Amino acid sequence: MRISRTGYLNYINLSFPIESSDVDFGVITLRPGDLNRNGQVTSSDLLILFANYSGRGYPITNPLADINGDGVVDYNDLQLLLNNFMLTADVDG
Ligand SMILES: [Ca+2]
Ligand SMILES: [Ca+2]
Repeated sequence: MRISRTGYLNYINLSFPIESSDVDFGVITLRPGDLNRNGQVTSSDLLILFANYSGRGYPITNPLADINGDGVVDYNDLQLLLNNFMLTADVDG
């Protein structure tokens, strides 16, 4: 099973037993910050965020840099990215 959202690390669970017709997947949290979609949150994603940082007089060229979707790329987006810095997509199984 793979759950994905653009700009977020994928959640991947390679084995998921289904023992009845009713399946409770619980709460699955996707981690934001994978702006270049390579499955990791690294300095490359940080560079994308800084290149789009609001207040520099340039328009946002990569909308993924606005992680919280409030229309500006600022400290709040940076904080969200840093919360997941150096993490990779979840792979269980
Ligand atoms: Ca990345
Ligand atoms: Ca934002």
